[in-house]
Amino acid sequence: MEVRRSRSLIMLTLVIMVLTVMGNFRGYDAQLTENFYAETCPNVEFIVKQSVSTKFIQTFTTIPSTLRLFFHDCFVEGCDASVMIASPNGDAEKDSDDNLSLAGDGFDTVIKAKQAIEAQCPGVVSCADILALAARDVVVLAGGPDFKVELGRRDGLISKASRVTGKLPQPTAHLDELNSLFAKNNLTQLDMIALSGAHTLGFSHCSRFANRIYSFTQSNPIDPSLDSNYAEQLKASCPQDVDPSIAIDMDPVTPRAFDNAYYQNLVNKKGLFTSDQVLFSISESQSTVQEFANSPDAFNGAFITAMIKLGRVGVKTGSAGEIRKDCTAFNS
Ligand code: HEM
Ligand SMILES: *[C@@H]1O[C@H](CO)[C@@H](O)[C@H](O)[C@H]1NC(C)=O
Ligand SMILES: CC(=O)N[C@H]1CO[C@H](CO)[C@@H](O)[C@@H]1O
Repeated sequence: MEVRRSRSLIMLTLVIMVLTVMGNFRGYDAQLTENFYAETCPNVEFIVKQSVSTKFIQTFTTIPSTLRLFFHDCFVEGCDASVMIASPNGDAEKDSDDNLSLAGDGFDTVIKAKQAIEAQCPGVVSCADILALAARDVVVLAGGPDFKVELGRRDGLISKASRVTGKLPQPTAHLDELNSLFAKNNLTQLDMIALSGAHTLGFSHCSRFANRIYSFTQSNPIDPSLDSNYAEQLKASCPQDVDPSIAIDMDPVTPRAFDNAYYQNLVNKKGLFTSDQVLFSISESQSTVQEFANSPDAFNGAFITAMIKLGRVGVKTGSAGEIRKDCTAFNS
């Protein structure tokens, strides 16, 4: 009886060990590493940083457009540069309605950096990794925190506008919707709040929040969660029925600095989108917003953690996907 018991215990232990080892191998295979190109392209970080800085000197838009491009890439089909693909038929991922406002400068940043990389280490560095590095570099250029980027992503083989639907958050989204969309990408509410801090930079077209200043409800055209002076300013910048190409700063206080002003704005009822303001108006997330508003260090730390997790979403590694030669086209 005793012997049989201990035998089956040994068997069970062995089975668990084998499963653990198999699991580790799989995990190892799929894991990104910070020094992935140490042998094959040791200067990759430097080359990308130089290229991004050059582009930044030409236009500030480099910063917000590149950061947002990384987010959109990761949320649809994973961080695999599928958003970079240009289709002659206009039906690639970037052609979807949700991508309509992705600024061309973000694409150009990656294209330029890829050209610089190809000149020194051809055929080795993925566009997905270049975008991940460039997203970090623009945060630093805007005065945000520096951090190490994990590498080893491969470029995806699918890029379809029809597959974008429902995968990107809408500015009208409420907390539950934001949480469930981010959870699908292995990101927590804390990660979601920290990543939303990216709205400390960049621009939004008036159409994305017009409902909050003109047509909130029949009796209450202005969203009551919006500061009334700020609402008046927004109406002045965005008159009804005019040029749909007008875009305004999302952070009205320090639009060009990567800082925690975004959270202070939320506390002051100056969040531009419903999806921004709900983070403070709903009690479940309010304390995190308050903490980030009080402490740049708390925000920066959470932002770094969340960016690293964002960079792991749906990645292709090993022999999956490909290393694209031209970021805007699949290798043929
Ligand atoms: C939480 C849910 C989010 C929603 C609903 C959302 C929505 C939007 C919308 C509607 C715009 C304005 C686009 C336009 O009209 O041109 C925008 C801009 C932007 N978003 Fe988000 N976003 C979210 C999260 C994020 C995340 C996680 C990041 C990056 C980490 C990010 C980075 C940006 C940046 C940098 C811009 C400015 C783009 C530019 O100036 O070119 N957003 N976002
Ligand atoms: C989320 O994490 C799990 C476990 O590590 C992984 O299998 C899954 O692919 C991840 N999902 C995404 C979208 O990255
Ligand atoms: C930057 C970019 O490629 N934007 C495209 C997004 O999608 C629309 C169509 O839905 C295109 O017209 C834009 O050129």
